[in-house]
Amino acid sequence: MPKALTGVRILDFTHVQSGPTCTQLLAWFGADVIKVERAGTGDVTREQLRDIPDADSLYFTMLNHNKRSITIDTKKPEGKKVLESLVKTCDVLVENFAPGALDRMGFTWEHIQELNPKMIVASVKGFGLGPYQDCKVYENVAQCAGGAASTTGFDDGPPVVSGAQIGDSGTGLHLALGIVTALYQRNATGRGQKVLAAMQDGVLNLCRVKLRDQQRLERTGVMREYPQYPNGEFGQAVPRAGNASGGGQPGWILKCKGWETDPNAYIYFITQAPVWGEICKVIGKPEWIAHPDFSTAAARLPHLQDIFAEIERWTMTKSKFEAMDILNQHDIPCGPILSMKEIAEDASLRKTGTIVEVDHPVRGKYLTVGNPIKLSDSPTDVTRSPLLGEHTDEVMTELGYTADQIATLRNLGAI
Ligand code: CAO
Repeated sequence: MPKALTGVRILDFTHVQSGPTCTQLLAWFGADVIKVERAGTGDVTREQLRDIPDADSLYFTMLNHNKRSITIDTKKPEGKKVLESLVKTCDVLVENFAPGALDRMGFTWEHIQELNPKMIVASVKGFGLGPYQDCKVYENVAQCAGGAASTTGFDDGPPVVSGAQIGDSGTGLHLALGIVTALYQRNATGRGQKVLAAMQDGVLNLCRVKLRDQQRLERTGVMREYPQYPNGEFGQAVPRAGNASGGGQPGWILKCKGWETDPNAYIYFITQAPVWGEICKVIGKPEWIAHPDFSTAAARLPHLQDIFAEIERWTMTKSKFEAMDILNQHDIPCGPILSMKEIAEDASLRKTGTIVEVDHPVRGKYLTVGNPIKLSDSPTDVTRSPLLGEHTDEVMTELGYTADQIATLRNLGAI
């Protein structure tokens, strides 16, 4: 059965994490993704954080499934010619080099347009146009510049970066949406276009609620759902809110049975207003249902710390999974703090294809995160990442090169 993007050819000129995560998604939706790598070395992540000598790292394998790999030295004139052939036959060029690198290689927007006016050129950069447009950027730089770090952590500690790769994988996701949107518009116009996803912008997009709060703070000087209220102080900018919920229903992380020895024996508990009565009954505080200090959401705000302390007295008597079972019987929103070990072993995530076991000829079996987006008419089959240059001959042949020409280019070091 054809997939959603069957027939779309992607010239994948990406490396590290942000670009590869985008092209991996497109491959999972059925696009033919041809990863162009530097002859000899390939994507730098192939050898970063290696756990098995001489095997492609998990960093690489987990970001490059379902792709083909061709090695080209795009700085050699003969290599440039091969890249030009690819530009002529692909629909999208995706890249996340440092600003200006593609131009320096000779592949300006104008040149690409001459070769293929239908080509969509999609780029991840650290910053959009402005004072930092020429800067190289990695994940945590983007988290800091996009407002995530200043709003994450506790009030009495430094800014904190998140384990979620919102700068890299988050921006790759934004770029993928830009690419399919541009492909859709091309159906009407017949023309390609440039697609830019800047990492700072992508992070800020995910921190939208914090810009909301900045304006609330400036208007009212206080935000009652933040842990700084009522006893702490608010400054000029949105403070770090600890584990407070980012929305209108207050929440916090609470200890569960075993927290003394298990660093993840915690549950996220939301005191959602419509189930306040149920919460009071479950934790053994039925008198709070009608008490004037607790009966309404507004009345509860100055007492949130006391409320969570009381709920925690109850959660500490249950394991996080027992608490989850009981609370869900009462429709109380909550979530266990799952460790990566628990996630890796989760049978339901395996069943849905969100965690997948993949076999690799050099490293053997490993786990990966499958496609988190499920299409009913375009199911994802996760296949292993390519070895370096594994498909060079195959792709060159498709481009019309003969075996002799391929051998000559290989002798020249162009492929
Ligand atoms: N053949 C020959 N040369 C090649 C090549 C090939 N197949 N592929 C890449 N190169 C060259 C590039 O042309 C570039 O050369 P110049 O510097 O001479 O122009 C060079 O390799 C290095 O590219 P780079 O500057 O992008 O790589 P870097 O390791 O120095 O920087 C990074 C890495 C990620 C900081 C930078 O690429 C960047 O800022 N990218 C945009 C933002 C981004 O995506 N960041 C997220 C990375 S994931 O954490």
